[in-house]
Amino acid sequence: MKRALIIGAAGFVGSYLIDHIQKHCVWSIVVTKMPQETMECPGVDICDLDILAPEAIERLLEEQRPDYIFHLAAQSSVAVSWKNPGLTVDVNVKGSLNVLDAVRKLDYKPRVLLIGSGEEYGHVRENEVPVQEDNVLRPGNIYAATKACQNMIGAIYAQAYGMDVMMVRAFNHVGPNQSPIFVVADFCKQTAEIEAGLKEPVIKVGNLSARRDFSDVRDVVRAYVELMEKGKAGETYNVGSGNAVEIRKILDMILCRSKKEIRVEVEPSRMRPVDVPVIEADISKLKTCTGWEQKITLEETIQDTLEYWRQKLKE
Ligand code: A2R
Ligand code: GDD
Repeated sequence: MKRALIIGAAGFVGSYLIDHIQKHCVWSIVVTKMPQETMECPGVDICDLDILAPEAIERLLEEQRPDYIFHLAAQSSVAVSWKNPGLTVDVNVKGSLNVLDAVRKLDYKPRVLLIGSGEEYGHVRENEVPVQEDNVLRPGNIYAATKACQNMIGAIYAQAYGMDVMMVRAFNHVGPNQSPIFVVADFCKQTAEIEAGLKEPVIKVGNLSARRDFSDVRDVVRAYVELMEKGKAGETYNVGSGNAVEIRKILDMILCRSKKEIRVEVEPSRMRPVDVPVIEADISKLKTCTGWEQKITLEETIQDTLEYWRQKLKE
Protein backbone atom coordinates (compact mmCIF):
# COMPACT_ATOMS: atom_id res chain seq x y z
CA MET A 1 0.00 0.00 0.00
CA LYS A 2 1.30 3.46 -0.89
CA ARG A 3 1.79 5.93 1.97
CA ALA A 4 0.92 9.61 1.49
CA LEU A 5 2.35 12.40 3.62
CA ILE A 6 0.53 15.74 3.69
CA ILE A 7 2.66 18.55 5.11
CA GLY A 8 0.59 21.48 6.41
CA ALA A 9 -2.61 19.44 6.58
CA ALA A 10 -4.40 21.46 9.27
CA GLY A 11 -5.09 24.31 6.84
CA PHE A 12 -7.99 24.81 4.41
CA VAL A 13 -6.89 22.47 1.62
CA GLY A 14 -5.56 19.74 3.94
CA SER A 15 -8.93 18.53 5.24
CA TYR A 16 -10.33 18.29 1.69
CA LEU A 17 -7.25 16.44 0.45
CA ILE A 18 -7.47 13.94 3.33
CA ASP A 19 -11.16 13.42 2.63
CA HIS A 20 -10.54 12.85 -1.09
CA ILE A 21 -7.71 10.37 -0.50
CA GLN A 22 -9.74 8.45 2.08
CA LYS A 23 -12.65 8.13 -0.34
CA HIS A 24 -10.80 7.44 -3.58
CA CYS A 25 -7.29 6.05 -2.95
CA VAL A 26 -6.01 2.91 -1.28
CA TRP A 27 -3.23 4.80 0.50
CA SER A 28 -2.33 5.09 4.16
CA ILE A 29 -2.09 8.71 5.29
CA VAL A 30 0.21 10.59 7.64
CA VAL A 31 -0.20 14.33 8.04
CA THR A 32 1.64 17.16 9.76
CA LYS A 33 0.31 20.19 11.57
CA MET A 34 1.94 23.05 13.45
CA PRO A 35 2.33 22.25 17.18
CA GLN A 36 -0.24 24.88 18.20
CA GLU A 37 -2.87 23.64 15.70
CA THR A 38 -5.55 21.15 16.70
CA MET A 39 -6.72 18.42 14.40
CA GLU A 40 -8.87 15.33 14.72
CA CYS A 41 -8.94 12.87 11.88
CA PRO A 42 -9.87 9.22 12.32
CA GLY A 43 -7.68 6.77 10.39
CA VAL A 44 -4.88 9.29 9.88
CA ASP A 45 -1.54 9.52 11.70
CA ILE A 46 -0.98 13.09 12.88
CA CYS A 47 2.50 14.51 13.64
CA ASP A 48 3.66 17.96 14.69
CA LEU A 49 6.10 19.59 12.29
CA ASP A 50 7.47 23.07 11.76
CA ILE A 51 9.16 23.12 8.34
CA LEU A 52 11.60 25.72 9.62
CA ALA A 53 13.24 22.89 11.63
CA PRO A 54 15.22 20.86 9.03
CA GLU A 55 16.27 18.02 11.38
CA ALA A 56 12.64 17.46 12.38
CA ILE A 57 11.67 17.00 8.72
CA GLU A 58 14.51 14.54 8.20
CA ARG A 59 13.46 12.54 11.28
CA LEU A 60 9.83 12.47 10.17
CA LEU A 61 10.68 11.29 6.66
CA GLU A 62 13.00 8.55 7.98
CA GLU A 63 10.28 7.36 10.35
CA GLN A 64 7.35 7.54 7.96
CA ARG A 65 9.04 6.77 4.61
CA PRO A 66 6.15 8.11 2.49
CA ASP A 67 5.77 7.29 -1.21
CA TYR A 68 3.91 10.54 -1.93
CA ILE A 69 4.46 13.95 -0.32
CA PHE A 70 1.93 16.77 -0.76
CA HIS A 71 3.64 19.96 0.44
CA LEU A 72 0.83 22.34 1.41
CA ALA A 73 2.48 24.16 4.32
CA ALA A 74 2.80 27.87 3.64
CA GLN A 75 2.03 31.40 4.60
CA SER A 76 -0.79 31.36 2.06
CA SER A 77 -2.18 34.89 2.06
CA VAL A 78 -1.14 37.63 -0.37
CA ALA A 79 -2.59 40.25 1.99
CA VAL A 80 -0.56 38.92 4.96
CA SER A 81 2.59 38.82 2.83
CA TRP A 82 2.45 42.62 2.49
CA LYS A 83 2.26 42.92 6.28
CA ASN A 84 4.74 40.16 7.13
CA PRO A 85 7.14 39.65 4.22
CA GLY A 86 9.84 38.10 6.42
CA LEU A 87 7.63 35.29 7.69
CA THR A 88 6.34 34.67 4.14
CA VAL A 89 9.87 34.32 2.77
CA ASP A 90 10.94 32.12 5.69
CA VAL A 91 8.08 29.64 5.44
CA ASN A 92 7.52 29.59 1.68
CA VAL A 93 11.14 29.66 0.53
CA LYS A 94 13.33 28.38 3.38
CA GLY A 95 10.67 25.97 4.62
CA SER A 96 10.13 24.47 1.16
CA LEU A 97 13.88 24.23 0.63
CA ASN A 98 14.14 22.38 3.97
CA VAL A 99 11.50 19.89 2.78
CA LEU A 100 13.25 19.31 -0.55
CA ASP A 101 16.65 18.96 1.06
CA ALA A 102 15.36 16.43 3.58
CA VAL A 103 13.87 14.43 0.68
CA ARG A 104 17.19 14.62 -1.17
CA LYS A 105 18.97 12.93 1.78
CA LEU A 106 16.69 9.88 1.71
CA ASP A 107 17.92 6.58 0.25
CA TYR A 108 14.83 6.36 -1.99
CA LYS A 109 12.86 8.81 -4.15
CA PRO A 110 9.34 9.69 -3.03
CA ARG A 111 7.14 11.75 -5.36
CA VAL A 112 6.76 15.34 -4.17
CA LEU A 113 4.04 17.79 -5.20
CA LEU A 114 4.92 21.41 -4.39
CA ILE A 115 1.89 23.71 -4.28
CA GLY A 116 2.63 27.06 -5.88
CA SER A 117 0.28 29.76 -7.09
CA GLY A 118 -1.25 31.38 -10.15
CA GLU A 119 -0.01 34.58 -8.51
CA GLU A 120 3.50 33.64 -9.68
CA TYR A 121 2.62 34.90 -13.19
CA GLY A 122 1.83 38.33 -11.78
CA HIS A 123 1.69 41.09 -14.37
CA VAL A 124 0.36 39.04 -17.28
CA ARG A 125 0.11 40.88 -20.63
CA GLU A 126 -3.18 40.93 -22.54
CA ASN A 127 -1.85 38.65 -25.28
CA GLU A 128 -0.65 36.13 -22.66
CA VAL A 129 -4.15 35.43 -21.22
CA PRO A 130 -4.99 32.60 -20.47
CA VAL A 131 -1.53 32.06 -19.12
CA GLN A 132 0.50 28.94 -19.89
CA GLU A 133 3.07 27.29 -17.64
CA ASP A 134 6.08 28.48 -19.65
CA ASN A 135 5.00 32.15 -19.55
CA VAL A 136 7.43 34.69 -18.10
CA LEU A 137 6.88 35.14 -14.35
CA ARG A 138 6.45 38.77 -13.23
CA PRO A 139 5.31 38.42 -9.58
CA GLY A 140 3.49 41.47 -8.24
CA ASN A 141 3.70 40.77 -4.51
CA ILE A 142 5.91 39.09 -1.90
CA TYR A 143 3.75 35.95 -1.67
CA ALA A 144 3.91 35.52 -5.46
CA ALA A 145 7.69 35.99 -5.45
CA THR A 146 8.15 33.32 -2.76
CA LYS A 147 6.03 30.83 -4.69
CA ALA A 148 7.93 31.57 -7.92
CA CYS A 149 11.10 30.93 -5.96
CA GLN A 150 9.73 27.64 -4.58
CA ASN A 151 8.87 26.60 -8.15
CA MET A 152 12.38 27.36 -9.41
CA ILE A 153 14.04 25.54 -6.52
CA GLY A 154 11.77 22.54 -7.08
CA ALA A 155 12.69 22.41 -10.78
CA ILE A 156 16.39 22.68 -9.91
CA TYR A 157 16.19 19.80 -7.39
CA ALA A 158 14.34 17.66 -9.94
CA GLN A 159 16.93 18.34 -12.62
CA ALA A 160 20.12 18.42 -10.56
CA TYR A 161 19.41 15.45 -8.29
CA GLY A 162 17.00 13.44 -10.45
CA MET A 163 14.33 13.88 -7.80
CA ASP A 164 10.68 13.08 -8.47
CA VAL A 165 9.40 16.61 -7.79
CA MET A 166 6.43 18.21 -9.54
CA MET A 167 5.11 21.73 -9.19
CA VAL A 168 1.55 23.01 -9.26
CA ARG A 169 0.44 26.58 -9.81
CA ALA A 170 -2.93 26.64 -8.10
CA PHE A 171 -5.22 29.55 -8.96
CA ASN A 172 -7.81 30.82 -6.44
CA HIS A 173 -9.52 27.89 -4.75
CA VAL A 174 -12.45 28.45 -2.46
CA GLY A 175 -15.19 26.66 -0.52
CA PRO A 176 -16.67 26.06 2.93
CA ASN A 177 -14.29 26.34 5.90
CA GLN A 178 -11.82 28.71 4.22
CA SER A 179 -10.39 31.49 6.38
CA PRO A 180 -12.24 34.80 5.91
CA ILE A 181 -8.97 36.52 5.08
CA PHE A 182 -9.79 35.40 1.50
CA VAL A 183 -12.36 37.17 -0.60
CA VAL A 184 -15.17 34.63 -1.12
CA ALA A 185 -15.17 33.47 2.52
CA ASP A 186 -14.96 37.10 3.68
CA PHE A 187 -17.92 38.31 1.58
CA CYS A 188 -20.02 35.24 2.51
CA LYS A 189 -19.24 35.67 6.22
CA GLN A 190 -20.14 39.37 6.15
CA THR A 191 -23.39 38.58 4.33
CA ALA A 192 -24.32 35.87 6.85
CA GLU A 193 -23.53 38.24 9.74
CA ILE A 194 -25.77 40.91 8.22
CA GLU A 195 -28.58 38.36 7.73
CA ALA A 196 -28.23 37.26 11.36
CA GLY A 197 -28.49 40.87 12.55
CA LEU A 198 -24.91 40.82 13.88
CA LYS A 199 -23.70 43.61 11.62
CA GLU A 200 -25.14 46.73 10.00
CA PRO A 201 -26.23 46.08 6.38
CA VAL A 202 -22.98 47.30 4.84
CA ILE A 203 -20.48 44.94 3.21
CA LYS A 204 -16.86 46.12 3.27
CA VAL A 205 -14.83 45.37 0.15
CA GLY A 206 -11.43 45.97 -1.45
CA ASN A 207 -10.54 46.07 -5.13
CA LEU A 208 -13.57 44.84 -7.08
CA SER A 209 -12.08 45.26 -10.55
CA ALA A 210 -9.47 42.47 -10.31
CA ARG A 211 -10.26 39.32 -12.30
CA ARG A 212 -9.28 35.98 -10.77
CA ASP A 213 -9.67 32.32 -11.76
CA PHE A 214 -11.77 30.57 -9.07
CA SER A 215 -12.20 26.83 -8.56
CA ASP A 216 -13.86 24.73 -5.90
CA VAL A 217 -11.32 23.31 -3.45
CA ARG A 218 -12.88 19.84 -3.92
CA ASP A 219 -12.02 19.95 -7.64
CA VAL A 220 -8.54 21.24 -6.83
CA VAL A 221 -7.58 18.39 -4.48
CA ARG A 222 -8.81 15.92 -7.10
CA ALA A 223 -6.35 17.50 -9.55
CA TYR A 224 -3.51 17.18 -6.97
CA VAL A 225 -4.14 13.45 -6.57
CA GLU A 226 -4.39 12.94 -10.34
CA LEU A 227 -1.08 14.75 -10.78
CA MET A 228 0.54 12.70 -8.04
CA GLU A 229 -0.42 9.59 -9.99
CA LYS A 230 0.15 10.79 -13.55
CA GLY A 231 2.34 13.93 -13.52
CA LYS A 232 5.90 14.09 -14.83
CA ALA A 233 8.93 14.91 -12.66
CA GLY A 234 10.31 18.43 -13.08
CA GLU A 235 7.10 19.73 -14.69
CA THR A 236 4.80 22.55 -13.57
CA TYR A 237 1.01 22.31 -13.96
CA ASN A 238 -1.60 25.05 -13.74
CA VAL A 239 -4.64 24.06 -11.67
CA GLY A 240 -7.60 26.37 -12.16
CA SER A 241 -10.92 26.72 -13.94
CA GLY A 242 -9.65 28.43 -17.09
CA ASN A 243 -12.04 31.37 -16.56
CA ALA A 244 -11.26 34.62 -14.79
CA VAL A 245 -14.18 36.34 -13.07
CA GLU A 246 -14.30 39.93 -11.86
CA ILE A 247 -14.43 40.20 -8.03
CA ARG A 248 -17.43 42.54 -8.52
CA LYS A 249 -19.27 39.61 -10.14
CA ILE A 250 -18.36 37.35 -7.21
CA LEU A 251 -19.84 39.97 -4.88
CA ASP A 252 -23.02 40.17 -6.99
CA MET A 253 -23.35 36.37 -6.96
CA ILE A 254 -23.21 36.40 -3.17
CA LEU A 255 -25.49 39.41 -2.65
CA CYS A 256 -28.15 38.10 -5.05
CA ARG A 257 -28.45 35.00 -2.82
CA SER A 258 -29.48 37.16 0.13
CA LYS A 259 -32.91 38.72 0.77
CA LYS A 260 -31.33 41.60 2.73
CA GLU A 261 -30.72 45.05 1.23
CA ILE A 262 -26.95 45.35 1.53
CA ARG A 263 -24.89 48.45 0.76
CA VAL A 264 -21.35 48.04 -0.61
CA GLU A 265 -18.57 50.18 0.85
CA VAL A 266 -14.91 50.22 -0.18
CA GLU A 267 -12.62 49.99 2.86
CA PRO A 268 -9.23 51.54 2.00
CA SER A 269 -7.33 49.07 4.27
CA ARG A 270 -8.57 46.23 2.03
CA MET A 271 -6.81 47.72 -1.01
CA ARG A 272 -3.35 46.29 -1.73
CA PRO A 273 -0.26 48.29 -2.75
CA VAL A 274 -0.36 46.34 -6.04
CA ASP A 275 -3.17 44.06 -7.24
CA VAL A 276 -2.53 42.66 -10.72
CA PRO A 277 -5.60 43.15 -12.97
CA VAL A 278 -6.16 39.64 -14.34
CA ILE A 279 -4.89 36.13 -13.67
CA GLU A 280 -6.49 33.36 -15.75
CA ALA A 281 -5.15 29.82 -16.21
CA ASP A 282 -4.59 27.85 -19.36
CA ILE A 283 -5.34 24.36 -18.04
CA SER A 284 -4.72 22.33 -21.19
CA LYS A 285 -1.51 20.79 -19.79
CA LEU A 286 -3.33 19.48 -16.70
CA LYS A 287 -6.20 18.15 -18.82
CA THR A 288 -3.89 16.43 -21.32
CA CYS A 289 -1.82 14.84 -18.54
CA THR A 290 -4.65 13.66 -16.28
CA GLY A 291 -8.00 13.99 -18.08
CA TRP A 292 -9.11 16.22 -15.17
CA GLU A 293 -12.30 18.26 -15.67
CA GLN A 294 -13.93 20.78 -13.38
CA LYS A 295 -17.06 19.25 -11.78
CA ILE A 296 -18.35 21.93 -9.41
CA THR A 297 -19.60 25.26 -10.75
CA LEU A 298 -18.74 28.60 -9.17
CA GLU A 299 -22.45 29.10 -8.39
CA GLU A 300 -22.52 25.84 -6.39
CA THR A 301 -19.34 26.74 -4.53
CA ILE A 302 -20.66 30.17 -3.60
CA GLN A 303 -23.99 28.71 -2.48
CA ASP A 304 -22.18 26.09 -0.32
CA THR A 305 -19.85 28.69 1.17
CA LEU A 306 -22.65 31.12 2.03
CA GLU A 307 -24.64 28.25 3.58
CA TYR A 308 -21.56 27.20 5.57
CA TRP A 309 -21.28 30.68 7.12
CA ARG A 310 -25.04 30.87 7.82
CA GLN A 311 -24.83 27.56 9.72
CA LYS A 312 -21.57 28.46 11.48
CA LEU A 313 -23.07 31.65 12.92
CA LYS A 314 -25.86 29.55 14.47
CA GLU A 315 -23.34 27.35 16.39
O1 A2R B 1 0.07 29.22 9.98
P1 A2R B 1 -0.78 28.13 10.56
O2 A2R B 1 -0.53 27.86 12.01
O3 A2R B 1 -2.25 28.31 10.18
O4 A2R B 1 -0.34 26.76 9.83
C1 A2R B 1 -0.31 26.67 8.43
C2 A2R B 1 0.82 25.75 7.99
N1 A2R B 1 2.13 26.35 8.22
C3 A2R B 1 3.22 25.62 8.53
N2 A2R B 1 3.39 24.30 8.66
C4 A2R B 1 4.61 23.86 8.99
N3 A2R B 1 5.66 24.69 9.25
C5 A2R B 1 5.53 26.04 9.14
N4 A2R B 1 6.57 26.83 9.41
C6 A2R B 1 4.27 26.56 8.76
N5 A2R B 1 3.77 27.81 8.57
C7 A2R B 1 2.47 27.66 8.23
O5 A2R B 1 0.53 25.49 6.63
C8 A2R B 1 -1.51 25.97 7.82
O6 A2R B 1 -1.98 24.94 8.65
C9 A2R B 1 -0.90 25.37 6.52
C10 A2R B 1 -1.34 26.15 5.29
O7 A2R B 1 -2.74 26.16 5.28
P2 A2R B 1 -3.57 27.40 4.73
O8 A2R B 1 -2.92 28.67 5.14
O9 A2R B 1 -4.98 27.17 5.13
O10 A2R B 1 -3.38 27.26 3.17
P3 A2R B 1 -4.28 26.40 2.16
O11 A2R B 1 -5.38 27.26 1.68
O12 A2R B 1 -4.59 25.09 2.76
O13 A2R B 1 -3.28 26.27 0.94
C11 A2R B 1 -2.48 25.13 0.72
C12 A2R B 1 -1.38 25.50 -0.28
C13 A2R B 1 -0.46 26.61 0.24
O14 A2R B 1 0.86 26.30 -0.17
C14 A2R B 1 -0.93 27.85 -0.45
O15 A2R B 1 0.08 28.83 -0.59
C15 A2R B 1 -1.39 27.29 -1.79
O16 A2R B 1 -1.96 26.02 -1.48
O17 A2R B 1 -2.35 28.10 -2.41
N1 GDD C 1 -9.16 39.05 0.78
C1 GDD C 1 -9.87 40.01 0.16
N2 GDD C 1 -10.77 40.76 0.89
N3 GDD C 1 -9.69 40.21 -1.16
C2 GDD C 1 -10.45 41.17 -1.75
C3 GDD C 1 -11.37 41.95 -1.06
C4 GDD C 1 -11.54 41.74 0.33
O1 GDD C 1 -12.33 42.39 1.00
N4 GDD C 1 -11.96 42.80 -1.95
C5 GDD C 1 -11.42 42.56 -3.13
N5 GDD C 1 -10.49 41.58 -3.03
C6 GDD C 1 -9.67 41.06 -4.13
C7 GDD C 1 -8.17 41.04 -3.88
O2 GDD C 1 -7.62 42.36 -4.03
C8 GDD C 1 -7.73 40.06 -4.96
O3 GDD C 1 -7.64 40.71 -6.21
C9 GDD C 1 -8.91 39.08 -5.03
O4 GDD C 1 -10.00 39.70 -4.36
C10 GDD C 1 -8.63 37.72 -4.38
O5 GDD C 1 -8.08 37.94 -3.11
P1 GDD C 1 -7.91 36.76 -2.05
O6 GDD C 1 -9.16 35.99 -1.91
O7 GDD C 1 -7.34 37.35 -0.80
O8 GDD C 1 -6.89 35.75 -2.75
P2 GDD C 1 -5.52 36.01 -3.53
O9 GDD C 1 -5.85 36.06 -4.98
O10 GDD C 1 -4.80 37.16 -2.98
O11 GDD C 1 -4.73 34.67 -3.18
C11 GDD C 1 -5.40 33.40 -3.22
O12 GDD C 1 -5.26 32.82 -4.48
C12 GDD C 1 -3.91 32.45 -4.84
C13 GDD C 1 -3.93 31.82 -6.22
O13 GDD C 1 -4.28 32.76 -7.20
C14 GDD C 1 -4.83 32.50 -2.13
O14 GDD C 1 -5.66 31.35 -2.01
C15 GDD C 1 -3.43 32.09 -2.42
O15 GDD C 1 -2.96 31.14 -1.45
C16 GDD C 1 -3.39 31.46 -3.81
O16 GDD C 1 -2.05 31.10 -4.13
